[in-house]
Amino acid sequence: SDSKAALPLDRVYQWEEVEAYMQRLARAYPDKVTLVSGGISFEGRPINYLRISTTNFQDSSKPVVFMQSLLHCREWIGQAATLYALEKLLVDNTESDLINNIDWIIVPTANPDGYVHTHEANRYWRKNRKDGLFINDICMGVDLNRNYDIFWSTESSNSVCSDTFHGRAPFSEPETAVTKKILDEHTDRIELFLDIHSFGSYVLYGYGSGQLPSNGLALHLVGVLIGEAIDAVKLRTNPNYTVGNVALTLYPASGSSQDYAQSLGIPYSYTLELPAYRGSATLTGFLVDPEFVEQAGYETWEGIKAGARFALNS
Ligand code: ING
Ligand code: ZN
Repeated sequence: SDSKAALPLDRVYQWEEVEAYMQRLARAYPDKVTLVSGGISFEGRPINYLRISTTNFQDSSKPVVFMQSLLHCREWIGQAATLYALEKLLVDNTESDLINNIDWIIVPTANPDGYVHTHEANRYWRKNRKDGLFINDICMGVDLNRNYDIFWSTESSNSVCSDTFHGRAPFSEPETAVTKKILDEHTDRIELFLDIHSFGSYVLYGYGSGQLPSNGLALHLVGVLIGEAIDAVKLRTNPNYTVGNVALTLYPASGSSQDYAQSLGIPYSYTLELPAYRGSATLTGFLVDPEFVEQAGYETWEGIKAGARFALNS
């Protein structure tokens, strides 16, 4: 393993540290990794992501796996999944089929302003930091996972004070525009879309209206593959994953990234809700005990590999 790029997953990392890690990876693996600037957040932070390809990403016709984390900034454990995947694909290089036959797009911090805010001010902030009625900690911010242009505003809040405020228009937010651009540009190649959230131990698929996509059965079966792969290695103290349509399993929700990806025709679009690794009452499930960060990454990677291998062979 390449120790100059490695990032030990013995804790959660700050936004600047994750940015520096992505830069290190791009420098250490210039033939595989491209650091891409996807856009600028509301408060002016770059939203950077990594494109990974053993050939030339832009000329390649390999299937693509897309992953993002921290769209909801308080769901810190989700970033363990993306950082662990980067480590396995690049530093440890343990999965030659997945690096050689798949191209990857990995967005570790989809909501950087919110993420910084959860470190500095309000640990339980969910939305972005778009200004609102008042500049205070309540009536501002857009729920980015309600802001995508799919059934927009039908199962979300019109109140800026709500934690599920959908924003003033579909894709009104610079953070969701980043995902839109990536997905629109690479629709035909993306076979697997994963938006990593927490908490609750779910593999969820569309649509948030309760209507099933035309490939609903296949979506369910691949979801089961992903969930079972994680269950096989997960902490015994955590529940098994539940697989299902988001509206039928959890609650109706419009404008999600998963549904936008699905609506474009990306066949396998999921939201993974990682379990609470410490406590599970309202809010405390978002807290992260350092001793579980690597475990969370390891477990989730089993699910990602199962999904990616299915996508590769289908
Ligand atoms: N849960 C997701 C949320 O955005 C979800 C559930 C998944 C909604 C997929 C829509 C689509 O509310 C968390 N914890 O954020
Ligand atoms: Zn979430």
